[in-house]
Amino acid sequence: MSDSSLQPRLGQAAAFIDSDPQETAEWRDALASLLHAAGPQRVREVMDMLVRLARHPSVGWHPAPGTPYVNTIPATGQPAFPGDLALEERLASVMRWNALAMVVRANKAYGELGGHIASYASAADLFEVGFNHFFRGGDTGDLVFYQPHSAPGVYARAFLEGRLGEDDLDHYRQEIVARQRGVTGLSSYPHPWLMPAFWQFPTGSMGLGPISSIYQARFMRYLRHRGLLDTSGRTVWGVFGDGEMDEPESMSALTLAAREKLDNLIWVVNCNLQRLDGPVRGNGRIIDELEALFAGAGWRVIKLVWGSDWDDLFARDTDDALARVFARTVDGQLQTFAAKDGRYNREHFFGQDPALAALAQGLTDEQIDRLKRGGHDLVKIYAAYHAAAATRGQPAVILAQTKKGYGMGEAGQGRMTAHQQKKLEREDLIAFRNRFDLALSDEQAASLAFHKPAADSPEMRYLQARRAALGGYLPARRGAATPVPVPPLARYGAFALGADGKEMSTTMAFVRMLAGLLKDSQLGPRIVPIVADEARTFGMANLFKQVGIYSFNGQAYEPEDIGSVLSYREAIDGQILEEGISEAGAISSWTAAATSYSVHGQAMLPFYIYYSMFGFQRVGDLIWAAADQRSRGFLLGATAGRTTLGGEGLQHQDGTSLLHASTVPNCRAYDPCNACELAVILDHGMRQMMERHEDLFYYVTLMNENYAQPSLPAGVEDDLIRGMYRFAMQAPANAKAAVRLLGSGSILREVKAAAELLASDWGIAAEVWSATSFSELAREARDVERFNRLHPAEPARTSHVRRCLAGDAPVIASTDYVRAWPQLIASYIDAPFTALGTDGFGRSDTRAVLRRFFEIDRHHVVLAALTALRERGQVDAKTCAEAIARYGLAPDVLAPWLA
Ligand SMILES: Cc1ncc(C[n+]2csc(CCOP(=O)(O)OP(=O)(O)O)c2C)c(N)n1
Repeated sequence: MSDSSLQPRLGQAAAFIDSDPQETAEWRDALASLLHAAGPQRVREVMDMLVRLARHPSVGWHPAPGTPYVNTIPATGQPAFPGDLALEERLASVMRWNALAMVVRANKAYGELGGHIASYASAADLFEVGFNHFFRGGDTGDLVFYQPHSAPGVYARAFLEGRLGEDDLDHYRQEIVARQRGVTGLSSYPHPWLMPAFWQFPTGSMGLGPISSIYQARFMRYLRHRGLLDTSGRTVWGVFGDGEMDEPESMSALTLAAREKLDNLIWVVNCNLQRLDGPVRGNGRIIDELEALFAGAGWRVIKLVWGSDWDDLFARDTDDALARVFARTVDGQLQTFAAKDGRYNREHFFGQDPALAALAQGLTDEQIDRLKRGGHDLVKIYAAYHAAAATRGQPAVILAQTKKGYGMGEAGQGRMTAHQQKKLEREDLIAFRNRFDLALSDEQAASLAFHKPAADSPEMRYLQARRAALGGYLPARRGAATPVPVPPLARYGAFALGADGKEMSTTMAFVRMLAGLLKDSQLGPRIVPIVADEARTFGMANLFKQVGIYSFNGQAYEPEDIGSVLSYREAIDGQILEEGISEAGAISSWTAAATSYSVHGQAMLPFYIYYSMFGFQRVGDLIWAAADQRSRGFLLGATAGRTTLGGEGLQHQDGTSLLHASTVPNCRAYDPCNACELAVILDHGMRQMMERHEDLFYYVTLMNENYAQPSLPAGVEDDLIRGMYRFAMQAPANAKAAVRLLGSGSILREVKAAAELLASDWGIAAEVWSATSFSELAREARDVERFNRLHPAEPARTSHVRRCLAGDAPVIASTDYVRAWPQLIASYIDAPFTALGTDGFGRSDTRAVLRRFFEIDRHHVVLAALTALRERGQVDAKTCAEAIARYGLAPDVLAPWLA
């Protein structure tokens, strides 16, 4: 039988119960002769027909998902390997060595630096076939996501390519001293923030690379379908770990990729069967499991299980012995086989079955030891990649079986502890040198000398020629894109700037401004509105009709509301990305758009508007990765504020996002109360990102509370952007004392009301400040404080917050967020500071009741102000008690953060 006819037999032996063997044999023979006479295409046709019949409910046939534990591409279907196999193998060996040497050298010098050898050792060939034959470089090249702890291998290649020097390699994981010494420090994992000309996509947090790669592929389609950029030549490649597939993010968008037919997406899952602690599926088989998952989701699955030297074994295995043995061999056992030598494998693998033992008879122990798994065979890898790249109409995944720590011998191959191995002894190094036949002396190997063949050696000429043919080096990140002019604010935000008491919420104001911006001929097309099934919540339904919802295949149905002006309109050139209930998906889309200026040289401006509680708290790690890759765009935390979102309760009311946002170095976070403030912030942010190319993004809260909106006071723009401006003043005649009240978001209105009460009820003057951003105030104050500390001889500088709050009149801040948010400024001012906030779990009630409960309302602000004055002897205890009584405050209820 030929190879292709042989494959269907494999893997079926184990669980097969046959009630009529003779009849079964007739069917099997019929199929075999059809295959022989008419070829595989005819077999597929007949099988399709039989499957249709067998799926009838009366038959109840439910085939187990999955195919035998063999390569999807049969030996007979392999394309010829187009490269120079010997040269590529030599190059791969050099990469392996330099990657290993880099990690071991760093850890010899400083044992605390860490690093990984075993992952790249398993992935080296998978990477190399990509680099030599598939990954296209250049501005319109491919997007490649690299397994993070394989970064040493990527550096090792850049070293051979001449993009990194020995000095750079010697500063692996030493980024700070490297800079001081004028060399490139190599970051532990792919980090565009740290190596902005090198890495494009951060993958260090498992699972984020996989989901991001899907949304990058999808965003390329979006750009093309909207007629903005021809991305049709670009493919997204992702090399990920089999352990990494356990992350929910890795799996969560598989169906999206298949549904949208993303044939510009190829994943390579490095199935070395191990993760950090041990086997990925010790008692099962991860490749089988992933095959069923991906195939079920609609991906083309290409299994790359065995290397070329198995071909002959399969061809000679007329008795299906391999199938029988694979069917009962689990990954934990396969790992043990990987760790053991040829002799052990002869006895324990081939020795399990007499027919199998016979197959191994012609092989020496050494040959058995060297039997390759598919992911270590360049020819087989090429065949799998070739098939993946030729796949049309669906994404493809290659499940490549490898050995963790491949070639590390006793020191690591297949060992439980392989992942952490970063120190190798002299004998291990020499054994590795021998194993990969490297042109290094014993001393060079033992001293971990880097190895770079001469520039005119066949290896190096080959390597350079391959990259030149594929369009240039990878990875490479570019930072520039043509600026996009931002229209004057008055053109789309005049209604907000001059609101003059008109009632609206800041969410409504935002949507109106967004609709205006979308009409701008230059910026409008670059805007990417993103929602996760909450557009109606935020009053954005009007945009459905105006700009349409992106759909890769248009709208194949008549929408129920077709006659309505707000009709649900899906279109291939639709502008809104409606991600359904997937915040992880929506933020990944946002990141794809927010990095388009760099990835595609086409600046886009995403506005992702979402329920604020499901942002930083839910997908904070994806936001952190977006920050790492220098995203530019707006995140809008809508229905923000623990008490402003009245009835939604504990899981929805957000009191912490602003605090989270303040911890992201390049995130600018604002909590505007008024539509006019929001307008100024949007204008400022857009100019920074779209016109001036600043690598930062904005988090802005939006509220759903309607109130009378003031017009923008004259000349406050700069202070508003700095984080606070003087909003109002209540100064009764003969004021007894004075306080400063700070408010942000909708609570500014409570603060303003408190100032009026302080004046009218207690004869106290109060200055009211709109604190648009405590984190911006703190950021600048931190800079100033540091400057003053490090420059004692220079005139001391004064921060904006200190200048605004000079003097010692008490300061009281009240917000809809936890106290830690306003407290960000506490140490930068001299005056006594009291923070009120919404610490504790949210709960449902009316806004007024909630604000009273959390003790952030006007009456609690008044009491806090009186108390601060009492501590200075300007107000007595009796007055405070009077205030408690007058406002009906409850001194003995449980604190909100305990309730
Ligand atoms: C979110 C997250 N959790 C945990 C880790 C720590 N970590 C780094 S690599 C690794 C194991 C990876 O195993 P696998 O994906 O199978 O890759 P391999 O190294 O075996 O090729 C773990 C747990 C991480 N980087 N990110």
